[in-house]
Amino acid sequence: MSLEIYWGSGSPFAWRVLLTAELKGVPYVSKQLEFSKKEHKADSYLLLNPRGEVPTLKDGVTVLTESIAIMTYLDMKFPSPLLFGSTPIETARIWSWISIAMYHYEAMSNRLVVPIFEKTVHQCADDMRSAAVLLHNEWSGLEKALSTNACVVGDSISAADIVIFTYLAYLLRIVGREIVTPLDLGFHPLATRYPSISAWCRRIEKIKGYDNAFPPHWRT
Ligand SMILES: N[C@@H](CCC(=O)N[C@@H](CS)C(=O)NCC(=O)O)C(=O)O
Repeated sequence: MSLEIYWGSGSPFAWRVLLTAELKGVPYVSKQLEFSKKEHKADSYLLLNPRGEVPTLKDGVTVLTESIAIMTYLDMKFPSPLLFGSTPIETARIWSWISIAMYHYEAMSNRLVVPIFEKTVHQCADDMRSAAVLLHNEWSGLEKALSTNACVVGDSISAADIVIFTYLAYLLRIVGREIVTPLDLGFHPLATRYPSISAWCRRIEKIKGYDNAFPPHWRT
């Protein structure tokens, strides 16, 4: 029986699971949920994911939530290519970067994204500028790592690349909105401040399955 992946267009969390499945060539049934129709809050979906979030993976009677847990499951079940490392130090370094993304990048990014979604940019401008400074500091560390490595950890794509890339691309898209331009947060154009991150993004865009996993509504 094929795996089922429940996802929503534009969710970086769902995107990282789709990209993992595509990169590994895992056969799966795509179950796209429409956020605008609140399909992620339907009773039938809440039975699978009580938080009403995407992604969710269903494998027979097994149901998994949380994007990184799902990526880990896929990596153990379909080990080629291995995304969570093959040696203790490699796995630890991958987790170190994933942890930085989860605890630092996401926290700061939320301070930028939430006011944009909630249309409170003017009221939150000072906090958004402070969050941007902190995030730039974090991204400087990423820029440094990518100036010597092709990928976040070494030269092979890992879960760290997928987790960081999908969130970074999502953030860049949201802070690229016109309403944010007057704040001059310094994320665009990416290549000016972050040439190595920008080159890495171009490399990720060439990985197997990238186009299939790309959020469809971002194409329009
Ligand atoms: N920690 C979760 C986060 C999932 C998440 O926040 N998904 C968002 C989409 S980006 C969602 O479904 N939000 C719907 C809601 O909270 O109502 C994961 O990694 O899977």
